[in-house]
Amino acid sequence: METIFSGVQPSGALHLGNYLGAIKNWVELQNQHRSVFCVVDLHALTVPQDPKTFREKILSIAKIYLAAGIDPEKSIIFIQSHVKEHAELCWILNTISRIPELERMTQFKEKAERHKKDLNMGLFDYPVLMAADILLYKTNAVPVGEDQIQHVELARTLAERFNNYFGETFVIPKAFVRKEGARIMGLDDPSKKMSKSAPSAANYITLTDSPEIIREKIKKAVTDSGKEIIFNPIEKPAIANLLTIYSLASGRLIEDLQKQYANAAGYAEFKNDLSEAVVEFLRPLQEKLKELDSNEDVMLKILNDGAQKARQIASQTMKEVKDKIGLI
Ligand code: AQP
Repeated sequence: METIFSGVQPSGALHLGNYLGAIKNWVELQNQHRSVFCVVDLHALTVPQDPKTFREKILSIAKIYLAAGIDPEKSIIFIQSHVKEHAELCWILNTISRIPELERMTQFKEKAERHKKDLNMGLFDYPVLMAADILLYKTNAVPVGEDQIQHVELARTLAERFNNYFGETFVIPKAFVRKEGARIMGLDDPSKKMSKSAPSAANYITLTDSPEIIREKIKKAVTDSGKEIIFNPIEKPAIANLLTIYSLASGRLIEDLQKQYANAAGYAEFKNDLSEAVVEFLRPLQEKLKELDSNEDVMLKILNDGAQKARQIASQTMKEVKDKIGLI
């Protein structure tokens, strides 16, 4: 059975992009794979976090995994910082990573621009820690959104390099990216991806937004010039993005939606229907989240058990790595 590994960083409230690009696919994949899903809290520390709210943010991601349908009987669910081998392997991989290959990372360049004043080493090293996350579990495939492909490529490069230097150790992982939903764009700016840390909340729909907020955000979502509701990501990127969200939320084909709104006088009806589709799509997940709110102990136990299982695999890999490089 092949292994999949993926994670989300608790850097803010999860949005539709995180769900459609990543988590929704994990739920399906867990049935045919040995699955390891992590809340990557150490990654989130690469941008400033308030210690008073960080714990809640970390737990909220784990809750979303469970509410979305990740099954702890089938998948290992845990918090990254509970398995020290992630940081340990990151250090070893740092010693075979090259500065120019990290300087090329798009996410680093974008975030470095946003965090000019507090640019820290962690932000630069983020992809190496992510490589450690992936390689520790001898992962075959990493289900992610499009923005993470470059980081998975680096994990491949480091795995190959390590194997070349020290002998066959790591499985060479590949990114698993579904075409639909791999890059949901910001509602306020369809030229940039929807992002938790976007400066404005108008950029995203979070998985916990109320129906009123969802309606309001979609009403305000930017549109393109003209009135046609057609899927053309180059000429009509905003409408193409809204059509993608509509299609994934409703389970209907984009062609059907285009036909339905072919004679629409403007965007109002389309936006209303889209809002209702998103509200209904998120309803079951939001209901499950409420149930989990009153069950924190159960969730902590799941995370504890998950960390134990993860540690067994990770410590075995670290032992192998240490032997290979000659550490005592
Ligand atoms: N807009 C998106 N469309 C599709 N997939 C997306 N993902 C992120 N944004 C989109 C996927 O969600 C998973 C978890 O992402 P992450 O939390 O590890 O960090 P990220 O990729 O940096 O996501 P954000 O939302 O932009 O967070 P911030 O703003 O904190 O950096 C990944 O599989 C990602 O591909």
